[in-house]
Amino acid sequence: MLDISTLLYGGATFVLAAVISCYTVLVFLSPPLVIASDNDRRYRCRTNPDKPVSLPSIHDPAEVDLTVVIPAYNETERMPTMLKATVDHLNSDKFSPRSYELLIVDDGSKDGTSGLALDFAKENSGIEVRVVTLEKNQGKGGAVKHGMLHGRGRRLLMVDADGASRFEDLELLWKAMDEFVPNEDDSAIAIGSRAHLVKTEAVVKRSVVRNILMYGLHTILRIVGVGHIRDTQCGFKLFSRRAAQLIFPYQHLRTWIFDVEILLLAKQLRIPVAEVPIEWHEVSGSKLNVVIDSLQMLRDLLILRANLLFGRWRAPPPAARP
Ligand SMILES: Nc1nc2c(ncn2[C@@H]2O[C@H](COP(=O)(O)OP(=O)(O)O)[C@@H](O)[C@H]2O)c(=O)[nH]1
Ligand SMILES: *[C@@H]1O[C@H](CO)[C@@H](O)[C@H](O)[C@H]1NC(C)=O
Ligand SMILES: [Mg+2]
Repeated sequence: MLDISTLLYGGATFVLAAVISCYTVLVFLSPPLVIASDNDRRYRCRTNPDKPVSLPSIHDPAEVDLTVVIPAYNETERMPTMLKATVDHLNSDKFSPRSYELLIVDDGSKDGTSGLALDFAKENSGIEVRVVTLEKNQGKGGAVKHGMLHGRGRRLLMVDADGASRFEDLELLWKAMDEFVPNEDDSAIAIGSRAHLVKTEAVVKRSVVRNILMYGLHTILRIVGVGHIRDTQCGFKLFSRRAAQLIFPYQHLRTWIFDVEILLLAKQLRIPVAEVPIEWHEVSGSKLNVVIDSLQMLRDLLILRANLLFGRWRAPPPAARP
């Protein structure tokens, strides 16, 4: 006969079994923390174009004021213009007397992106350009993480290779960070935001599908826990060295939605994030595949949320570190 305790017992067993199955599926689906191969942890540059040498670590002391991390996948078409605008600004009075390096992370391109980057390095002998060529394509998140873990900057900027953001706006992020980081060892993040452009031409001109997906994404992001950030996806973000040390070693996602994981880790570690309105124009030739990449983003957001729920993906607090 069915009595209340049998029901309770049955219910509890069912819930437990469900949780255990979810957890198992999650472990199975979750990407592991990638340890870069020895080959990937090398770079080439103007003075050393043939035989790659070892990259430094984010845990080493800073050697320049800024590292510009440029993830690049099949970017021979779009990158030259972007590189020109970048060094124009970095060599101008608006940026000097700060020092900098460019760290171009070729994400396993098939079109000679590394060669183009090295030619650029040779033509611009006054600039420190390092080129890392990943053996296998990892996705934007993997390329950005790799660059961040091997830069020498006191601050590190990630910027898309397509030149969609106006590079001069780095100064806006820099100023916002100065307000956060009076002490050089503090952690802080300043991210470009396109939220103020939502009602303007730049966004209206984007395809209807992309805009619908954008609104859908915002709703999901609120559920995932980054509702406090108005534009999570902007490819223009500045990190203090301390923030990069605390966050990037613990980034799991290598796909498009990695920005959300970065911002959630920042939230967990109580690292302040400034949102700074910047200029943006859509550059054609995006390699984002609307259907496939949206489904992949949704999958990764679920994986991210579940890993946070189970407490699997966390960054240890600064105090608990060696
Ligand atoms: N599509 C794609 N872009 C990558 C990858 N790895 C790095 N990236 C870089 O990520 C940045 C953003 O790419 P883009 O195609 O402009 O995307 P969108 O601006 O979001 O439409 C560019 O600098 C790409 O070169 C990858 O595996 N696929
Ligand atoms: C990158 O270039 C290769 C070779 O041209 C091509 O096969 C591949 O589809 C390209 N990938 C993307 C995402 O454009
Ligand atoms: Mg783009």
